[in-house]
Amino acid sequence: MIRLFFGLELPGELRMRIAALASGIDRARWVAPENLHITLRFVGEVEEPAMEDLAGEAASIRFEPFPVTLSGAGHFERRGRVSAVWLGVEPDPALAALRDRIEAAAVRAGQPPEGRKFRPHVTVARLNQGRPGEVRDWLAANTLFRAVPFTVASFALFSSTLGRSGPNYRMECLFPPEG
Ligand code: 2AM
Repeated sequence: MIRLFFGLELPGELRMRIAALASGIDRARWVAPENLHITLRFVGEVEEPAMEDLAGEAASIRFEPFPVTLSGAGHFERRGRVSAVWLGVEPDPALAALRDRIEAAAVRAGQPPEGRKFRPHVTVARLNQGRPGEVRDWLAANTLFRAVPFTVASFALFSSTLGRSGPNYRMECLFPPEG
């Protein structure tokens, strides 16, 4: 079995800029700079042949390169506790369209449809128990975060394996705009 997701890589300078925000919340598990990304479609654990089906369907997707801008900060909660802090992605029809096409490709490849709403973000830290005051301060400090737009010229299928110091992501296939 292999754990997969479709996502976007971030440019190196942007990852470095985000990595500089990785402090101020005690016991947060900050995402390593090389792992910062935008998930377009989480797939989960699949067998090897299913990965080939996914890659085959995704390879037929054609799209025009488009700009993406990271902006703002937010958090997710689980059972009333903050479980992650993230930077937001400005809503963009081209991004939503690409996500929809990946969703359709995943379903054609035999995956169950994604029931959850698409909320694009870049997870910066995961938390088990962050101090609420520190989390609030981090969010307040980064609410005006705004990055220079970058051009999305490809998307990728990544695998995720759990290492000793957290997940390791590996690009399995890169999909250029012309399909
Ligand atoms: P996260 O960054 O918000 O945790 C690899 O695990 C990527 O897939 C991460 O970006 C993670 O989002 C996302 N992911 C993990 N489990 C998921 C799930 N059940 N549904 C949607 N996305 C998920």
